[in-house]
Amino acid sequence: MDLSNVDPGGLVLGVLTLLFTVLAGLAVRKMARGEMHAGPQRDALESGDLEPDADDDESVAGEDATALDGPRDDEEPDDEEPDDEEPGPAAPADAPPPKPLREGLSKTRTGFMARLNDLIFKRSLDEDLVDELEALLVTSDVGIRTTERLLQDLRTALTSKEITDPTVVRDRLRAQVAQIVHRDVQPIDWSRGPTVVMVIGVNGVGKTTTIGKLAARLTAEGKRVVLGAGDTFRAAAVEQLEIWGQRAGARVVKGPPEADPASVVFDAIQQAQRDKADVVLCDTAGRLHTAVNLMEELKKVRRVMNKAMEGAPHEVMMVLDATTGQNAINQAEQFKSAVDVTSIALTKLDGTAKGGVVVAICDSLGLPVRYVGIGEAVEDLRDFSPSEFVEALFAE
Ligand SMILES: Nc1nc2c(ncn2[C@@H]2O[C@H](COP(=O)(O)OP(=O)(O)O)[C@@H](O)[C@H]2O)c(=O)[nH]1
Ligand SMILES: [Mg+2]
Repeated sequence: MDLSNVDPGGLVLGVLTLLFTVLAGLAVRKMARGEMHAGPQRDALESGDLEPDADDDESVAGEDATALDGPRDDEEPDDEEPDDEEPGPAAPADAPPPKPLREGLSKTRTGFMARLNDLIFKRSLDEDLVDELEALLVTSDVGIRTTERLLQDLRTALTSKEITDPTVVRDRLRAQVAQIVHRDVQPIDWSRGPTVVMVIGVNGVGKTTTIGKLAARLTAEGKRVVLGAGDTFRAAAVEQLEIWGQRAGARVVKGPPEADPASVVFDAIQQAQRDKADVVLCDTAGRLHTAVNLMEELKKVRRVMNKAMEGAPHEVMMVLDATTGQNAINQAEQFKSAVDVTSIALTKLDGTAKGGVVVAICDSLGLPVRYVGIGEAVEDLRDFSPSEFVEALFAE
C-alpha cells in the first residue's frame, strides 16, 4: 500500500472521531445502567431482604437528591415560588419579629379566658359554678377525663364555700393546668450524626410544613439537614417539601413518581450519612386507600429506617392539628398502636378557640409535646414550653 497518498491530517481526524464515538457510546450505556439501578433496590426493600449496608455509592438517592447548596442544576429555583395552598417560610430579611405565643393563642384566650372570667366574676362561688366550669372545659376540648382531674380540688373547695375570691378560683385552675402540662422532657439529641426523625400524622395536619419550619430553624443553627420525601402518595407533597428544602438550604432526597416510601427514606438516611449530615427529617404519607394500609406502610418505613442506620428513627414525631380537638387524641392513639410514637408536634393552635386540647394531649397521651405551630411562617414553630403556655393562656 502506498502511504504517500494518505493525508496525515485527515488520518488523525479520522482516529479522533472514532475514539470520540466509542467513548460517547460507553458513557450513554453507563448512564442507562445507573437509571436502572433503582429497580432491584426497591424490589429488595419490598421483600425485606436488603442488608443494612447493601447500598453502595451509586445509590439512586444521589441522582434524585436536590439541594439549594448542593449539586442541583436541573431546575430554576425561581419557578418554585410557593402558592397559596402550600406556603413556604417568610423571607428572613424583612420578616417581622416573631409574634408572642399569647398572640398565637388569641382565639383560645378570647374563647376560653373570657368565658372563664365571665363565669367566676359574675356568678356565686358555689357548686353550681363547678358544673359551669366543667362545661366550659369540655367545650374547650380539654376532654372529660382531664376536666375531672382539673376540677377535683376546686369541686371540694367550692362545694364547701371555702373560696370567696374569684381570682382564687382562676389561680387554682391555673395551678392545676400547670401541673398537668408540665413534664420533664429531654431535648432531642442532635449529635448522633445523623439524628433521624420520622414525622407521621394524617393528611393535612401540617407534617410537611412542620418539617420545613424545623429544617429552616436547624440549618439556621448551622446544622446540615437532609429531608426525605416519604409521602410518595401525592406528587404535590414532594414538590411542597422541595420548596421548603430549597428555602432552608436542606438537601431533599426523593424517589421517582410513586416510589416505595421505605426506599426513599432508606436512600435519604444513606445520603445523609455520606453528606455527614446532622439531621434527617422524613416526611410520610397521611392517607392511603385504607387506614390499615397506612399503618402497615408506616411500620415498614420504620423497619427500613433501622436497616439504613441502626437505632433509627431516633424520634417518631406525631403531628396533630389542634383544630380537630378530641379527634387529635383518637388519631394519636391509633398511630401509637402501630408505631412507637415518641413525641407530639401540635399545629394550628392559632386557628382554634379550643386550645384546651393541649392540656388533654399532655394529660392523656403520655407523650411530650415538643413543638407547637401558631401560624404558617417559619418562626411560627415554637418549642413547647409548659410554663410559657400556661402564662399565655391565663394572661389578663
Ligand atoms: N395557621 C396555621 N396553619 C398551618 C400550621 N401548620 C400547618 N399549617 C397549614 O396547614 C396546611 C396543611 O399543611 P401540610 O404541611 O401540607 O400538611 P400535611 O398533609 O400533614 O403534610 C397548610 O396550608 C399549612 O400551611 C400552623 O401552625 N398554623
Ligand atoms: Mg405533606
